[in-house]
Amino acid sequence: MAASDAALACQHREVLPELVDVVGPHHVLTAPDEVAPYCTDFSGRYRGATVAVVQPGTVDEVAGVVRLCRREGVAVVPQGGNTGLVGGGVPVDGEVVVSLRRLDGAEGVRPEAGHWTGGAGVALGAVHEAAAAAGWAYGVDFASRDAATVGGTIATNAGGLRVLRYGDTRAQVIGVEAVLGDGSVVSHLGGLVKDNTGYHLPSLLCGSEGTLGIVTAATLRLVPPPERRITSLLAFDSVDRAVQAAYDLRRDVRTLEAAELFLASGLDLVCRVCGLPSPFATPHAAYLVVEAAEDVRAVGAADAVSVAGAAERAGLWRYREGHTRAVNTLGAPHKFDVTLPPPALAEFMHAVAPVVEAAAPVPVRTWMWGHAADGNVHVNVTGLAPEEERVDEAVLRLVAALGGSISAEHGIGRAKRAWLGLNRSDAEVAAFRAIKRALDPDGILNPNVLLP
Ligand code: 2HG
Ligand code: ZN
Repeated sequence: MAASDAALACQHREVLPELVDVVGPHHVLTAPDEVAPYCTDFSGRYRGATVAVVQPGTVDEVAGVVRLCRREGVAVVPQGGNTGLVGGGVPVDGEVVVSLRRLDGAEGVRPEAGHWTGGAGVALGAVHEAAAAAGWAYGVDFASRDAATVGGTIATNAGGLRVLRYGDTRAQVIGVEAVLGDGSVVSHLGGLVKDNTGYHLPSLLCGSEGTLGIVTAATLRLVPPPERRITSLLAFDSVDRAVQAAYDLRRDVRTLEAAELFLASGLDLVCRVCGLPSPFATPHAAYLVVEAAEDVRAVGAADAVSVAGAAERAGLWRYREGHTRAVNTLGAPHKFDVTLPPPALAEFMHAVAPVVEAAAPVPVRTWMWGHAADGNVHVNVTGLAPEEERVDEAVLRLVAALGGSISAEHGIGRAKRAWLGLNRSDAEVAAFRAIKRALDPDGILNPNVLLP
């Protein structure tokens, strides 16, 4: 979905001198080649234009930018690592981009408390490294860890590979600092686990997609690292068996950290695009990458391999983590990130490709992988024009009909906002709007996402 024309990029030019006053001349990008990487999302489906990318270096500068934009009636889109998958972080309607990547300082780990505190611009991978160096671990992890930022994971309530054990980002955030839509700063980074003093702003800001406040720093809960990690790749002769195994492992393996699903077609594509060898001599219908402190081979798999060394484990994870990049080589995919209740996950996986084909006006391919033990599957459809929405409508209606959620972990963004009503009642959406008005009275924070 491209922004209509250069007119979008010319909007709001009058605020440029004052933006420069707030953040300095080197941190207001306006040249087309400089702003271009901030204007297209990771999948390539959402493309926009902006008069400026502003790069504040302190929370006070973020507040100054918000106050200025509020006064001038200029909408802003906060952006972290730009790894979002629902078009929520790019200026599709000509908004000013507020990039938080310069907020990358960190107080770091308080080892006795088991917390990490740092800026919104710190990469998720750096949190993992800091936690490990201090004898702790951070519970949220996913493939784009080196580009995704702490602020972005909070804004989207990111999930990933280890939700079954540690929960999503919301379960890790103990404190946040953020700039609200009126330019005020809320900060509560003390890191007390028990702190029952009113509304829990971290919960509210988690998953708010930049619509209520711009997260500038956070305190994150760390977890004890597992004793050891054994990674297994299990092969199954049917999707149903793989899905059932993921649910069974969740109950039976006390130390289970991950049970990640992919299918034969996806594995084949990943091997071709990433130049990897096939993991087994013969192909199978479905696979699980399983990680635990114990060896979990014995779950009725047709074939299995287990490894414990860091390099070998990374080798097995490549088959799973290569999926997003491999599918992107086929053109901008339409992405669905859905959860189904346990009895319906396999049923959905069988039903979705025929539904996609019936709705698609052109030949398409449907790809699936995901976090099976959470009931969360990612469906990617390639071959469609970015603006085509009939397939989106059909898939999301199927999900709702089976009692599922139209967004498990990526958020609503632009991609799903027209369908929020499939999961949320009018009363819930009215409550969302009331909260939005209270924290962002003039509606300047990411106004074109989440709410229909
Ligand atoms: C994953 O689990 C990510 O691989 C990305 O959430 C999913 O690219 C996707 O659709
Ligand atoms: Zn995922």
